[in-house]
Amino acid sequence: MLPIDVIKSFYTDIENYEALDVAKIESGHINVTYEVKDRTLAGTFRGHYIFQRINTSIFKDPVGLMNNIMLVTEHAAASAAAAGKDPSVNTLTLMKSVQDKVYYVDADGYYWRCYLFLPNSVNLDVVEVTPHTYVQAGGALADFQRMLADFDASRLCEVIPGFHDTRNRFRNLQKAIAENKSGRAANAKDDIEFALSLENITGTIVDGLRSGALPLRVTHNDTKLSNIMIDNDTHEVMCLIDLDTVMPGSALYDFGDALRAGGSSAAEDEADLSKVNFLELNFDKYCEGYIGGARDFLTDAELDLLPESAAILTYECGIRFLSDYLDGDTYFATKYPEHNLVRARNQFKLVKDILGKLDRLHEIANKYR
Ligand code: GN1
Ligand code: MG
Repeated sequence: MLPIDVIKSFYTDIENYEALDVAKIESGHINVTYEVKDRTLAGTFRGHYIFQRINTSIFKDPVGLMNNIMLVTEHAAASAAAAGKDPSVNTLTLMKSVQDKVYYVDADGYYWRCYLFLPNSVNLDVVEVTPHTYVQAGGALADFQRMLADFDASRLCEVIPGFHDTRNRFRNLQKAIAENKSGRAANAKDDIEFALSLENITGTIVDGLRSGALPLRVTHNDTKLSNIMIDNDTHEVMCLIDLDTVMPGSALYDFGDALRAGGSSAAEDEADLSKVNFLELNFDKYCEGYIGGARDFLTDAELDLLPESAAILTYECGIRFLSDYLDGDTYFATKYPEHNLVRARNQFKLVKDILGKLDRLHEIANKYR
Protein backbone atom coordinates (compact mmCIF):
# COMPACT_ATOMS: atom_id res chain seq x y z
CA MET A 1 0.00 0.00 0.00
CA LEU A 2 1.13 3.51 -0.81
CA PRO A 3 -0.12 5.68 2.08
CA ILE A 4 -1.87 8.89 1.06
CA ASP A 5 0.30 10.95 3.43
CA VAL A 6 3.35 9.79 1.45
CA ILE A 7 1.82 11.03 -1.81
CA LYS A 8 0.77 14.30 -0.20
CA SER A 9 4.21 14.90 1.27
CA PHE A 10 5.81 15.01 -2.20
CA TYR A 11 2.92 16.07 -4.36
CA THR A 12 1.06 19.01 -2.97
CA ASP A 13 -1.09 19.47 -6.07
CA ILE A 14 -2.85 16.22 -5.26
CA GLU A 15 -5.70 18.15 -3.62
CA ASN A 16 -6.79 19.20 -7.12
CA TYR A 17 -6.61 15.80 -8.76
CA GLU A 18 -9.29 14.61 -11.12
CA ALA A 19 -8.20 11.01 -11.74
CA LEU A 20 -5.37 9.33 -9.83
CA ASP A 21 -4.02 5.87 -10.75
CA VAL A 22 -1.68 4.06 -8.36
CA ALA A 23 -0.11 0.83 -9.66
CA LYS A 24 2.45 -1.40 -7.99
CA ILE A 25 5.46 -2.21 -10.20
CA GLU A 26 6.64 -5.77 -9.57
CA SER A 27 9.98 -5.83 -11.43
CA GLY A 28 12.40 -4.85 -8.62
CA HIS A 29 13.51 -7.35 -5.99
CA ILE A 30 14.59 -4.96 -3.25
CA ASN A 31 12.47 -1.83 -2.86
CA VAL A 32 8.68 -1.52 -3.11
CA THR A 33 7.75 0.59 -6.15
CA TYR A 34 4.54 2.34 -7.24
CA GLU A 35 3.76 4.29 -10.38
CA VAL A 36 1.40 7.21 -9.77
CA LYS A 37 -0.43 8.92 -12.63
CA ASP A 38 -2.42 12.07 -12.10
CA ARG A 39 -4.60 12.83 -15.13
CA THR A 40 -7.34 15.24 -15.98
CA LEU A 41 -10.72 13.67 -16.71
CA ALA A 42 -9.91 14.25 -20.39
CA GLY A 43 -6.84 11.99 -19.92
CA THR A 44 -4.00 14.56 -20.09
CA PHE A 45 -1.15 13.96 -17.65
CA ARG A 46 -0.88 16.48 -14.82
CA GLY A 47 1.79 14.52 -13.00
CA HIS A 48 3.55 11.16 -13.39
CA TYR A 49 5.74 9.81 -10.59
CA ILE A 50 7.57 6.79 -9.20
CA PHE A 51 7.24 6.31 -5.43
CA GLN A 52 9.58 3.87 -3.71
CA ARG A 53 9.80 2.49 -0.22
CA ILE A 54 13.48 1.90 0.56
CA ASN A 55 14.42 -1.54 1.88
CA THR A 56 16.23 -0.56 5.06
CA SER A 57 17.15 -4.13 6.00
CA ILE A 58 19.54 -4.05 3.00
CA PHE A 59 20.28 -0.31 2.99
CA LYS A 60 20.95 0.45 6.63
CA ASP A 61 21.75 4.13 6.13
CA PRO A 62 18.81 5.43 4.04
CA VAL A 63 19.69 9.06 4.78
CA GLY A 64 23.27 8.59 3.53
CA LEU A 65 21.97 6.67 0.51
CA MET A 66 19.47 9.41 -0.36
CA ASN A 67 22.14 12.07 0.12
CA ASN A 68 24.29 10.18 -2.45
CA ILE A 69 21.42 10.06 -4.94
CA MET A 70 20.57 13.73 -4.39
CA LEU A 71 24.18 14.89 -4.94
CA VAL A 72 24.63 12.72 -8.02
CA THR A 73 21.31 13.53 -9.71
CA GLU A 74 21.67 17.27 -9.07
CA HIS A 75 25.19 17.27 -10.49
CA ALA A 76 24.15 15.15 -13.49
CA ALA A 77 21.21 17.47 -14.18
CA ALA A 78 23.46 20.54 -14.12
CA SER A 79 25.97 18.82 -16.46
CA ALA A 80 23.21 17.78 -18.85
CA ALA A 81 21.77 21.31 -18.91
CA ALA A 82 25.24 22.81 -19.49
CA ALA A 83 25.69 20.46 -22.47
CA GLY A 84 22.36 21.65 -23.93
CA LYS A 85 20.60 18.38 -23.07
CA ASP A 86 17.34 17.76 -21.27
CA PRO A 87 18.05 16.93 -17.59
CA SER A 88 14.64 15.35 -17.11
CA VAL A 89 15.60 12.73 -19.73
CA ASN A 90 19.33 12.34 -18.99
CA THR A 91 19.04 11.68 -15.26
CA LEU A 92 16.45 10.77 -12.68
CA THR A 93 14.86 13.75 -10.93
CA LEU A 94 14.09 13.51 -7.21
CA MET A 95 11.07 15.33 -5.79
CA LYS A 96 11.46 17.27 -2.54
CA SER A 97 9.01 16.69 0.27
CA VAL A 98 7.02 19.44 1.98
CA GLN A 99 9.73 19.29 4.66
CA ASP A 100 12.23 20.12 1.86
CA LYS A 101 13.87 16.69 2.04
CA VAL A 102 14.41 14.10 -0.70
CA TYR A 103 12.85 11.40 1.48
CA TYR A 104 9.83 11.10 3.76
CA VAL A 105 9.48 8.91 6.84
CA ASP A 106 5.92 7.62 7.25
CA ALA A 107 4.05 6.90 10.48
CA ASP A 108 5.45 3.33 10.56
CA GLY A 109 9.04 4.52 10.16
CA TYR A 110 9.37 3.52 6.48
CA TYR A 111 11.56 5.68 4.25
CA TRP A 112 10.02 6.80 0.96
CA ARG A 113 11.28 8.73 -2.04
CA CYS A 114 9.66 10.09 -5.17
CA TYR A 115 11.07 10.49 -8.69
CA LEU A 116 9.56 12.14 -11.72
CA PHE A 117 8.56 9.35 -14.12
CA LEU A 118 10.89 9.28 -17.15
CA PRO A 119 8.52 10.23 -20.00
CA ASN A 120 7.85 7.54 -22.62
CA SER A 121 10.62 5.30 -21.29
CA VAL A 122 11.17 1.54 -21.47
CA ASN A 123 13.98 -0.70 -20.12
CA LEU A 124 16.74 -1.60 -22.59
CA ASP A 125 16.17 -5.35 -22.13
CA VAL A 126 12.49 -5.14 -23.06
CA VAL A 127 13.28 -4.62 -26.73
CA GLU A 128 15.14 -7.40 -28.60
CA VAL A 129 18.77 -7.73 -27.45
CA THR A 130 21.17 -7.50 -30.42
CA PRO A 131 24.89 -6.58 -30.65
CA HIS A 132 23.77 -2.94 -30.96
CA THR A 133 22.20 -3.21 -27.50
CA TYR A 134 25.75 -3.38 -26.12
CA VAL A 135 26.77 -0.23 -27.99
CA GLN A 136 23.82 1.46 -26.24
CA ALA A 137 24.68 -0.04 -22.84
CA GLY A 138 28.31 1.12 -23.13
CA GLY A 139 27.11 4.55 -24.22
CA ALA A 140 24.76 4.79 -21.24
CA LEU A 141 27.62 4.11 -18.82
CA ALA A 142 29.84 6.65 -20.62
CA ASP A 143 27.07 9.29 -20.40
CA PHE A 144 26.61 8.65 -16.69
CA GLN A 145 30.34 8.91 -15.99
CA ARG A 146 30.78 11.96 -18.22
CA MET A 147 28.08 13.95 -16.41
CA LEU A 148 29.84 13.13 -13.13
CA ALA A 149 33.47 13.34 -14.29
CA ASP A 150 34.00 16.67 -12.47
CA PHE A 151 32.13 15.62 -9.32
CA ASP A 152 34.23 14.93 -6.19
CA ALA A 153 33.26 11.30 -5.52
CA SER A 154 34.75 11.41 -2.02
CA ARG A 155 31.59 13.35 -1.02
CA LEU A 156 29.60 10.12 -1.40
CA CYS A 157 29.21 7.55 1.36
CA GLU A 158 30.05 3.90 0.78
CA VAL A 159 26.58 2.38 0.82
CA ILE A 160 28.13 -1.10 1.07
CA PRO A 161 31.67 -0.64 2.45
CA GLY A 162 34.44 -2.34 0.45
CA PHE A 163 31.97 -3.51 -2.21
CA HIS A 164 34.61 -3.93 -4.94
CA ASP A 165 37.69 -4.13 -2.72
CA THR A 166 38.97 -7.28 -4.43
CA ARG A 167 41.82 -7.67 -1.93
CA ASN A 168 39.27 -7.72 0.88
CA ARG A 169 37.07 -10.17 -1.04
CA PHE A 170 40.16 -12.40 -1.32
CA ARG A 171 40.78 -12.23 2.45
CA ASN A 172 37.12 -13.15 2.99
CA LEU A 173 37.67 -16.18 0.75
CA GLN A 174 40.75 -17.24 2.76
CA LYS A 175 38.69 -16.95 5.94
CA ALA A 176 35.81 -18.95 4.43
CA ILE A 177 38.26 -21.70 3.39
CA ALA A 178 39.88 -21.80 6.85
CA GLU A 179 36.53 -21.88 8.68
CA ASN A 180 34.80 -24.22 6.18
CA LYS A 181 31.52 -23.62 8.03
CA SER A 182 29.48 -25.69 5.57
CA GLY A 183 31.96 -28.59 5.57
CA ARG A 184 31.89 -28.44 1.75
CA ALA A 185 35.50 -27.36 1.05
CA ALA A 186 36.43 -30.85 -0.18
CA ASN A 187 33.83 -30.56 -2.98
CA ALA A 188 35.52 -27.41 -4.21
CA LYS A 189 39.19 -28.40 -4.03
CA ASP A 190 40.11 -27.48 -7.63
CA ASP A 191 38.01 -24.32 -7.53
CA ILE A 192 39.71 -23.15 -4.35
CA GLU A 193 43.10 -23.90 -5.87
CA PHE A 194 42.24 -21.87 -8.97
CA ALA A 195 40.86 -18.98 -6.92
CA LEU A 196 43.96 -18.80 -4.71
CA SER A 197 46.28 -18.94 -7.73
CA LEU A 198 45.03 -15.54 -8.93
CA GLU A 199 45.84 -13.44 -5.86
CA ASN A 200 48.15 -11.41 -8.10
CA ILE A 201 45.19 -9.77 -9.88
CA THR A 202 43.34 -8.70 -6.72
CA GLY A 203 45.31 -5.47 -6.23
CA THR A 204 45.31 -4.13 -9.80
CA ILE A 205 42.36 -1.75 -9.34
CA VAL A 206 42.25 -1.12 -5.57
CA ASP A 207 45.99 -0.41 -5.31
CA GLY A 208 45.67 1.95 -8.27
CA LEU A 209 42.87 3.83 -6.48
CA ARG A 210 44.86 4.01 -3.23
CA SER A 211 48.04 5.27 -4.91
CA GLY A 212 46.14 7.75 -7.07
CA ALA A 213 47.24 6.04 -10.30
CA LEU A 214 43.52 5.51 -11.00
CA PRO A 215 41.06 8.38 -10.36
CA LEU A 216 38.25 8.07 -7.83
CA ARG A 217 34.93 8.37 -9.66
CA VAL A 218 31.24 7.88 -9.13
CA THR A 219 30.34 4.24 -9.77
CA HIS A 220 26.85 2.88 -10.36
CA ASN A 221 27.46 -0.78 -9.43
CA ASP A 222 24.43 -2.28 -11.15
CA THR A 223 24.64 -1.49 -14.86
CA LYS A 224 22.53 -4.42 -16.09
CA LEU A 225 20.40 -3.86 -19.19
CA SER A 226 17.19 -3.58 -17.17
CA ASN A 227 18.67 -0.55 -15.35
CA ILE A 228 19.15 1.37 -18.62
CA MET A 229 16.15 3.34 -19.89
CA ILE A 230 15.53 4.12 -23.55
CA ASP A 231 12.90 6.14 -25.37
CA ASN A 232 10.05 3.86 -26.38
CA ASP A 233 9.76 5.40 -29.88
CA THR A 234 13.29 6.40 -30.92
CA HIS A 235 15.05 3.74 -28.77
CA GLU A 236 17.64 6.37 -27.86
CA VAL A 237 19.32 5.94 -24.49
CA MET A 238 17.89 8.17 -21.76
CA CYS A 239 19.75 7.34 -18.53
CA LEU A 240 20.68 4.80 -15.87
CA ILE A 241 18.20 4.10 -13.10
CA ASP A 242 18.52 2.22 -9.77
CA LEU A 243 20.96 4.57 -8.08
CA ASP A 244 20.90 2.83 -4.67
CA THR A 245 24.41 1.43 -5.06
CA VAL A 246 25.99 4.65 -6.35
CA MET A 247 29.31 4.88 -4.50
CA PRO A 248 32.86 6.20 -4.85
CA GLY A 249 35.17 3.82 -6.76
CA SER A 250 36.82 3.15 -10.12
CA ALA A 251 35.25 3.46 -13.58
CA LEU A 252 36.74 -0.01 -14.13
CA TYR A 253 34.30 -1.49 -11.62
CA ASP A 254 31.33 -0.63 -13.80
CA PHE A 255 33.02 -1.49 -17.10
CA GLY A 256 34.30 -4.83 -15.80
CA ASP A 257 31.04 -5.80 -14.14
CA ALA A 258 29.04 -4.90 -17.26
CA LEU A 259 31.21 -7.25 -19.33
CA ARG A 260 31.08 -9.97 -16.67
CA ALA A 261 27.39 -10.21 -17.40
CA GLY A 262 27.07 -8.88 -20.96
CA GLY A 263 30.21 -10.55 -22.34
CA SER A 264 29.21 -14.07 -21.42
CA SER A 265 27.56 -16.45 -23.86
CA ALA A 266 25.56 -18.00 -20.99
CA ALA A 267 23.73 -17.14 -17.78
CA GLU A 268 25.95 -16.83 -14.70
CA ASP A 269 24.57 -20.10 -13.34
CA GLU A 270 24.87 -22.20 -16.52
CA ALA A 271 26.32 -25.51 -15.30
CA ASP A 272 27.52 -26.76 -18.71
CA LEU A 273 30.84 -24.93 -18.88
CA SER A 274 31.29 -25.71 -22.58
CA LYS A 275 28.51 -23.16 -23.12
CA VAL A 276 30.28 -20.46 -21.10
CA ASN A 277 32.55 -18.33 -23.28
CA PHE A 278 33.55 -14.70 -23.44
CA LEU A 279 32.08 -13.11 -26.56
CA GLU A 280 34.53 -10.84 -28.37
CA LEU A 281 31.66 -9.33 -30.37
CA ASN A 282 29.83 -8.13 -27.24
CA PHE A 283 33.10 -6.76 -25.83
CA ASP A 284 33.75 -4.97 -29.12
CA LYS A 285 30.25 -3.43 -29.22
CA TYR A 286 30.36 -2.39 -25.56
CA CYS A 287 33.78 -0.78 -26.17
CA GLU A 288 32.39 1.04 -29.20
CA GLY A 289 29.68 2.66 -27.06
CA TYR A 290 31.72 3.11 -23.90
CA ILE A 291 35.14 4.21 -25.18
CA GLY A 292 33.46 6.22 -27.95
CA GLY A 293 31.59 8.20 -25.29
CA ALA A 294 34.23 8.27 -22.55
CA ARG A 295 37.66 8.49 -24.18
CA ASP A 296 37.89 12.26 -23.69
CA PHE A 297 37.70 12.04 -19.88
CA LEU A 298 39.11 8.57 -19.13
CA THR A 299 42.81 8.49 -18.29
CA ASP A 300 45.30 6.29 -20.15
CA ALA A 301 45.69 4.20 -16.98
CA GLU A 302 41.95 3.46 -17.05
CA LEU A 303 41.83 2.79 -20.80
CA ASP A 304 44.85 0.46 -20.51
CA LEU A 305 43.05 -1.77 -17.98
CA LEU A 306 39.63 -2.23 -19.60
CA PRO A 307 40.20 -5.86 -20.69
CA GLU A 308 41.80 -6.77 -17.34
CA SER A 309 38.87 -5.21 -15.48
CA ALA A 310 36.48 -7.69 -17.12
CA ALA A 311 38.64 -10.55 -15.77
CA ILE A 312 39.04 -8.98 -12.31
CA LEU A 313 35.36 -8.19 -11.74
CA THR A 314 34.36 -11.65 -13.00
CA TYR A 315 36.96 -13.23 -10.71
CA GLU A 316 35.74 -11.13 -7.77
CA CYS A 317 32.15 -12.27 -8.31
CA GLY A 318 33.38 -15.86 -8.59
CA ILE A 319 35.21 -15.74 -5.27
CA ARG A 320 32.14 -14.16 -3.65
CA PHE A 321 30.03 -17.12 -4.87
CA LEU A 322 32.71 -19.57 -3.71
CA SER A 323 33.01 -17.92 -0.28
CA ASP A 324 29.25 -18.01 0.12
CA TYR A 325 29.22 -21.71 -0.85
CA LEU A 326 31.84 -22.44 1.83
CA ASP A 327 29.99 -20.29 4.38
CA GLY A 328 26.75 -22.23 3.79
CA ASP A 329 24.83 -19.94 1.37
CA THR A 330 24.11 -17.03 3.68
CA TYR A 331 24.31 -14.11 1.18
CA PHE A 332 23.13 -15.04 -2.32
CA ALA A 333 19.72 -16.65 -2.73
CA THR A 334 20.15 -20.21 -4.02
CA LYS A 335 17.69 -22.49 -5.81
CA TYR A 336 19.49 -25.80 -5.10
CA PRO A 337 22.32 -26.91 -2.76
CA GLU A 338 25.26 -26.56 -5.17
CA HIS A 339 23.99 -23.39 -6.85
CA ASN A 340 26.75 -21.13 -5.53
CA LEU A 341 29.45 -23.65 -6.54
CA VAL A 342 27.97 -23.84 -10.05
CA ARG A 343 28.01 -20.05 -10.24
CA ALA A 344 31.61 -19.88 -9.00
CA ARG A 345 32.80 -22.48 -11.57
CA ASN A 346 30.91 -20.61 -14.31
CA GLN A 347 32.62 -17.33 -13.40
CA PHE A 348 36.05 -19.00 -13.20
CA LYS A 349 35.57 -20.54 -16.65
CA LEU A 350 34.82 -17.05 -17.94
CA VAL A 351 37.90 -15.62 -16.17
CA LYS A 352 40.13 -18.24 -17.86
CA ASP A 353 38.60 -17.41 -21.21
CA ILE A 354 39.08 -13.65 -20.73
CA LEU A 355 42.68 -14.05 -19.55
CA GLY A 356 43.42 -16.25 -22.57
CA LYS A 357 42.01 -13.58 -24.91
CA LEU A 358 43.63 -10.52 -23.31
CA ASP A 359 45.86 -9.63 -26.29
CA ARG A 360 42.92 -9.78 -28.66
CA LEU A 361 40.72 -7.75 -26.28
CA HIS A 362 43.39 -5.04 -26.07
CA GLU A 363 43.47 -4.88 -29.88
CA ILE A 364 39.69 -4.45 -29.89
CA ALA A 365 39.67 -1.77 -27.18
CA ASN A 366 42.52 0.10 -28.89
CA LYS A 367 40.47 0.47 -32.09
CA TYR A 368 38.19 2.90 -30.25
CA ARG A 369 40.78 4.99 -28.36
C1 GN1 B 1 23.85 -9.19 -6.73
O1 GN1 B 1 20.98 -7.97 -6.62
P1 GN1 B 1 21.62 -8.26 -7.93
O2 GN1 B 1 21.25 -9.60 -8.47
O3 GN1 B 1 21.47 -7.12 -8.94
C2 GN1 B 1 25.06 -8.47 -6.15
C3 GN1 B 1 26.06 -8.14 -7.26
C4 GN1 B 1 26.47 -9.44 -7.96
C5 GN1 B 1 25.20 -10.14 -8.48
C6 GN1 B 1 25.56 -11.49 -9.07
C7 GN1 B 1 24.34 -5.76 -3.63
O4 GN1 B 1 23.22 -8.31 -7.64
O5 GN1 B 1 27.20 -7.53 -6.70
O6 GN1 B 1 27.33 -9.13 -9.06
O7 GN1 B 1 24.27 -10.36 -7.41
N1 GN1 B 1 24.62 -7.24 -5.50
C8 GN1 B 1 24.90 -7.02 -4.20
O8 GN1 B 1 24.41 -12.12 -9.52
O9 GN1 B 1 25.60 -7.77 -3.50
MG1 MG C 1 20.03 -3.20 -8.23
